[in-house]
Amino acid sequence: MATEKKVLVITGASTGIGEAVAKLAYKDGYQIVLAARSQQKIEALASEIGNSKNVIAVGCDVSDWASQQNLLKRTLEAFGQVDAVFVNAGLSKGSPILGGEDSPEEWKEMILTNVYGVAVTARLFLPELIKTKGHLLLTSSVLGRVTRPGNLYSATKWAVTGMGESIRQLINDDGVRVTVIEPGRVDTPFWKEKPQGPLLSANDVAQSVMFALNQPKNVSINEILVRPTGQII
Ligand code: NJP
Repeated sequence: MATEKKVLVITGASTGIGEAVAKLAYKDGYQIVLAARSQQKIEALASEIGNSKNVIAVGCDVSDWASQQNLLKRTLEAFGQVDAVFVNAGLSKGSPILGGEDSPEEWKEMILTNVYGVAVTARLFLPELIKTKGHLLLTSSVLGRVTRPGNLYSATKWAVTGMGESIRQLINDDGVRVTVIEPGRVDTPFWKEKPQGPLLSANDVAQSVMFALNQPKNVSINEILVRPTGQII
């Protein structure tokens, strides 16, 4: 069942940047698939922003292959096509590479979510995006362009930036656009304690995502680095 409206899948849709993109994209006429582990939050968000014909919520742990296969299956059952995927699920956990507590399990969760999870989403959804000449958008970070001493989160985001460019080259002839979004500090639940200094809102970043998404088909914005005014690194 192919649909007239465009279909956008968002991972990490339960809060923060993903939630903000869902709200803006719905207003722009997209049908939305909300994916995150917190089923209740995404169900509440789905009913807040639309109706069940246009927005569905699919519980998904991106670090799990079968869970992402189910996300693809549910998307196609509901809407029959995928026009854009915002690969946004991510977190920062664990100690720096030297110092702090030994936290190998937290490192594993971060790497499996931020790196493996992104690769799995791309692998499963790219065949659908090739069919629609669609758009893949990936949330990296300013720390996927610069780095900080001993910061493993930064290394995972360099991996995302690298994957974005690598995928762009891979599917260059297929008409699929690829955009890497690199936010500075954003005021979202990502932070256990609100950081000092200037912050973007989730909506500020969502506006950048929509800017890339709403370009004409012949315009491929490949990278957007957006800091709050006054953030130095
Ligand atoms: O943070 P938050 P942001 N499987 O915590 C989901 C990057 N970034 O919006 O699963 C599936 O509100 C989680 O949902 P749940 C950051 O690295 C941020 O700021 O229910 N989903 C939630 O929806 C990340 O890539 C800043 O817990 C999983 C979402 O991910 C992206 O921006 C700066 C999951 C996280 O939302 C969005 O983060 C920067 C899993 N295994 C980059 N694990 C910043 N906030 O300052 C987590 O440079 N999620």
